[in-house]
Amino acid sequence: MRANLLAILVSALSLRVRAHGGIWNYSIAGTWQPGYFPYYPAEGQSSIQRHWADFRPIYDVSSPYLVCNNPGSNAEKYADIPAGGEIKAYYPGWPHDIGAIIVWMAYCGVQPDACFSFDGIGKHWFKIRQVGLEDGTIRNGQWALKELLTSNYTWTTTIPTSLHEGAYLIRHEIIALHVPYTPEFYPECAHLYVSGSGQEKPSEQYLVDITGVWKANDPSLNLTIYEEPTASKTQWVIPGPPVWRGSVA
Ligand SMILES: [Cu+2]
Repeated sequence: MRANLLAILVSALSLRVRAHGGIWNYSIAGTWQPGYFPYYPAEGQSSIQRHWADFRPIYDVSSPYLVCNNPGSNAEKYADIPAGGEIKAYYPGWPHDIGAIIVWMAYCGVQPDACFSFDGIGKHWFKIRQVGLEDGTIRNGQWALKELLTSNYTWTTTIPTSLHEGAYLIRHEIIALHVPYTPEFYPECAHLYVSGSGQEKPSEQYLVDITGVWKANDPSLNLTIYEEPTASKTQWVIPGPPVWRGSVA
């Protein structure tokens, strides 16, 4: 009896540890780019993705780890992408189906290696894509995360065509909402060099500091999807600034 109970506890615990995830790889303008794999030693890994310790979410909305995960230390490389190019992020085995996906960028500088000396702290970040509740109710509707699960764990984003050339961090953020009153943030960052003839940069109204953009008491974050009146609502407001798309479609 006791052994059985122990076995159940152990398997429940390991399920919980495994029931998270993140980006393992990218495809950038058609070129495969391995991510940093958190469960392998750092030595020998060379990635465009900033280092992260494990699959667990970030809970503290004021934590510096919210920017590029824990520890979010530097990547070894960067990937070239033209403005208007596509970046695909792969989340193999991603488990959760209630929540949003927001893709952000931050300008590091004009030199291709500028992101290597940029910690991502400060009012530098702008959204380039966001998807929350697309259709139906908060409890049962079509969320970005359901779309991720039915798209071979792939999330595709286009770099705005008119974006100014330079080095940028790209930050993919999942906000999972399946645990009552406990939003889970899953951020990962990668280094890009965007080329092209674009001349635009997002203006002030689009720029935020990641360690301050989310409020723990925001009704879009501090909620339970399982109870009324929230469960049957068909609107979920995506928090934060508007998405910057540039002037060229
Ligand atoms: Cu999880």
